[in-house]
Amino acid sequence: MSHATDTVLYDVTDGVGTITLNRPASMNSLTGEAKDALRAAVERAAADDTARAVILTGAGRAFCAGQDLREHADNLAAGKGLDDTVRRHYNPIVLGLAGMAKPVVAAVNGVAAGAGMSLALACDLVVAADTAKFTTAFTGIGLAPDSGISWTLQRLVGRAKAAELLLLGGTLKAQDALDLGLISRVVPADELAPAAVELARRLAEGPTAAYAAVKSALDTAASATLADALEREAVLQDECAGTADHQNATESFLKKERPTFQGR
Ligand code: T3D
Repeated sequence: MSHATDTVLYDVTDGVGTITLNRPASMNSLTGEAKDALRAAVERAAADDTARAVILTGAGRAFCAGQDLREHADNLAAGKGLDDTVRRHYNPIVLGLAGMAKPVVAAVNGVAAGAGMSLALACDLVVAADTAKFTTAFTGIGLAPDSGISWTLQRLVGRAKAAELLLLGGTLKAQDALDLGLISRVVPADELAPAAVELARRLAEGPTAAYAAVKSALDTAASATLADALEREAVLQDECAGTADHQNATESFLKKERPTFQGR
């Protein structure tokens, strides 16, 4: 069970698992403790059969300001450098979100900076408050891009725009991010939470294995030959064809009934 004082909260309601970054006073920036908790929450959501869709969001006015720079400065001063946090934390968290066999919705309630922007882009659908902002931030403090943003960003907006956003920094308003194709939807700030829940509930009531197959097929096709992408589609189609959801939905179609998906 999560407590209000935890740096990351986890809750499941009506088939939707919600992971909430919970360090609002520091804009949900990520300390070692918060990264351990986030990694654990992502692994928990992935393994939790009662959660058929997942929301990642932030408490307070920020989504996530990336690495906690106070702790980071302390680590540098103590001669620890980055303490291998990219491999120990960020990489498994991003692989956990992107590779989760169920849809993950980022509900971006405020600024997403540095690794915070990377985390949003690692999710499958990004819904942002109209007051939210996106900034790559990395080069602003002399760091390389991390948490997958070098991979996701150029696939979303093309290399030229990705290079601009990573080299020059700057801040994108939510509407500009939508216009660029970086995110899926923008809603008024006070409607963000219900909009994200409604979307996630719809996904939670859907064919979970088919959704996992969509993610897997897109991942493969992103860097495969056509022949390899076709083969991956064939494998995934065989898997989905064996699910009860597919069989029931096919029967429902023929009976002209609305299908009910059990997620298996
Ligand atoms: O180990 C490694 O470092 C490797 C991994 C790196 C991954 C990364 O994420 S690198 C990028 C790190 N993030 C940043 O560089 C972003 C830094 N923050 C900002 O640029 C701005 O704060 C924001 C654009 C996010 C928000 O601006 P604004 O004007 O809305 O708020 P603010 O006044 O700047 O910040 C409010 C408070 O949050 C403030 O604290 P205070 O003065 O009220 O006590 C500020 O210090 C704190 N805060 C914001 N970001 C961070 C942070 N505290 C610690 N770490 C932060 N990243």
